[in-house]
Amino acid sequence: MWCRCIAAAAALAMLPVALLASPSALAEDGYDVWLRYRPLDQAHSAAAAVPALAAPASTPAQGAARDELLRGLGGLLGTRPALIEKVDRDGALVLGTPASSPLVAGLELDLAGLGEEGYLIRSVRIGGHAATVIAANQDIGVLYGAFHFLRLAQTGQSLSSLDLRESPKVKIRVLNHWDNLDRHVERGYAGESIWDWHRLPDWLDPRYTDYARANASIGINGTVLNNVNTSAQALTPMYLDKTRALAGVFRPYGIKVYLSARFSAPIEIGGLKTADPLDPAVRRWWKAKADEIYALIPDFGGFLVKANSEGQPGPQDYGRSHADGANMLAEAVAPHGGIVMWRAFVYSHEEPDDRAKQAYTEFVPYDGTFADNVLVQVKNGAIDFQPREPFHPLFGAMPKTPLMMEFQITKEYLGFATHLAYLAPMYEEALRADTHARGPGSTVAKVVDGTLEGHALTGMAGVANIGVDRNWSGSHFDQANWYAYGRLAWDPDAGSREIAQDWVRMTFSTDPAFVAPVVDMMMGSREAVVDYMTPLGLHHLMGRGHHYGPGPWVAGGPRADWTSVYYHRADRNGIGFDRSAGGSDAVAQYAAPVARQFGDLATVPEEFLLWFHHVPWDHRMASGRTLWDELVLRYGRGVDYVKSMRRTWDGLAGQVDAERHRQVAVFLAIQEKEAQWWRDASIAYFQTFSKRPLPKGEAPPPHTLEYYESLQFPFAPGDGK
Ligand code: GCV
Repeated sequence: MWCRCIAAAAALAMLPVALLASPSALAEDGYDVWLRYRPLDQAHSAAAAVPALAAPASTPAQGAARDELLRGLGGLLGTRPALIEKVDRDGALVLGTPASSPLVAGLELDLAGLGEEGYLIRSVRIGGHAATVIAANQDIGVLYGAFHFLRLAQTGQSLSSLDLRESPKVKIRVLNHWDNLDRHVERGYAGESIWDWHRLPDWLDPRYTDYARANASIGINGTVLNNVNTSAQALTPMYLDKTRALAGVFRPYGIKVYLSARFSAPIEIGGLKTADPLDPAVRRWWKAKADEIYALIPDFGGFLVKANSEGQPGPQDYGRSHADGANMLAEAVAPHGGIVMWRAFVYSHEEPDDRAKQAYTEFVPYDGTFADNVLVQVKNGAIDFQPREPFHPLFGAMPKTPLMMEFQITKEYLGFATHLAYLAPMYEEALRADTHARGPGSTVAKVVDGTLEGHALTGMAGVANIGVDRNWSGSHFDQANWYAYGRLAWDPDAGSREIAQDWVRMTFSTDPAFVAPVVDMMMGSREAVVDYMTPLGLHHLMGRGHHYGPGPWVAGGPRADWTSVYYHRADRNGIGFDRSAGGSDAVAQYAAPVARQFGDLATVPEEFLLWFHHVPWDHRMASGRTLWDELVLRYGRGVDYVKSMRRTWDGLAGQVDAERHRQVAVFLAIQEKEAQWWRDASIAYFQTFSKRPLPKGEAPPPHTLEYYESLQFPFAPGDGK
């Protein structure tokens, strides 16, 4: 062992110094996410040359923008720009607000309408010299503009004749970490939580700053640090001091901290006998708690609450409503400018009704009764982040209440971190869905960005896929989902393909021969997961508890709506959940034109067929095939897509660093194996009901159904606990 170390050290000493120092010679492990700033090729770096930078740095936020540009341009161009105070040459980059930069003030730019977070980037002349200005009303806008400028450079776009104006369409753009205080991440597949609570508040891991940089680069402006299934301990003085320390790191990057609040905290850490939201002592307790938090963290964002859902305490425990609970907390944070994000992910233990209907049933009657600083946070679909769900019927149904979107970035139901599934097309599908609430064109995006009903308080939440893995997200391609979520939160009308193009160029390579096939591969990847897991509107068919792998046979246990048989309802006649007027009538929760379309077997889109209807096995599909044949073919189509992704990726070896190429290749191999498993197990199971042969040419599952049912995964990651 000793000899081998000596030999290795000697070999290392002989390497040319330049090779050791050059970042491009080092293996890439994904830590730098899309902010890699690797040297541009000669043509692009000549076009992007920025010889000088005039940037104030008298506040931490200004310093963050200046440092990022120095770091970014230094990496991309090979030399850091000179810091100047006067523009004395062509090509300078000038940034600031009219208050922070006399140069910006002198330009008398039209910054009206950009708001607090918007910015403009424009090619201008200053003192006879060509320059580019990044200007905003506030420092945070300048930082966002700096990241946008770097993105243009990273993606090889022209930096001349610029005239860009940007401001976010959504106000609250938060990550929701489902991180417990013991660092277990519920539904996390990237290692344990990045919050090192034990060493906080003293040890501020540099990773916290890089986390803030990555988020600010995509416009995320808030983070909920702890799981919605939270312990009340998060609100004790010891943990609040740790939260204060994190808030200090994030502040220069425009990121506010929020906490999930356990509704029964007044009992558990406050010594009260009740958490009844109408009890004066309880209200006083929450007000005092809010005052305590704001004394430590003056820009604290507010609370996120999961109440009366999956066993969590809530106002209904005292015969009170969701509005009573939310408004009590809202009153406590209102004097400090805080907000409450109250989740609509509820379904009752006792409630015998279709689970898909329950959130609507519970919330719609309270429309108009929530305080002004409350947002109701609604998942994209009515069940639970399935590979495909129709849009949640609450969107469009609570016009007097701001509804914020909750997307899941972590892939609880889409193959954890090993399956390559680019989720932006799924987010886009939900955002572009037409609720018809105020006639055609009433998209979910318009509900979320407030334009449909004129709400100023708007928001979007993404359940984070971040952990201590070097690459943050558990796989290189899962970084794209974090990235795309941020871009869509900033602009819900942005296109998933364009976002993928930017991400690929920044993360891997700007070579069109690489970008085009990888973007194509990403764009179809989520549909492939739908195909090999839950085609044609099937849903909630995964393994019990951990949600790993197929489990269409899951039955029994504590509650019907935690089983698969509840959702697919397969029998000898057919398959699917009848939510039409003749069934649970969930369709009636949508506006009339949508209800008509979904409720009629003749008009329901095939991708939602089995979500809304129980359909005979021999039902004729648009393809002319029977439902059974179509189902089997869809499963196979999903597997084939994964095979094609493997071929594409293998063909790109040499175009990216070997380290990242290899991990993606191995993960794709895992994905193919598991896609095949989903296909085989599902077909073996459903064939016991359909009793029909497989279509010609389709291989029978290699194992018996009993074999698939016998597989156990007691240590699968991410389980709730
Ligand atoms: C945080 C699903 C997940 C749970 C999660 C819950 C929620 O049920 O499986 O882990 O709990 O959604 O969104 O609250």
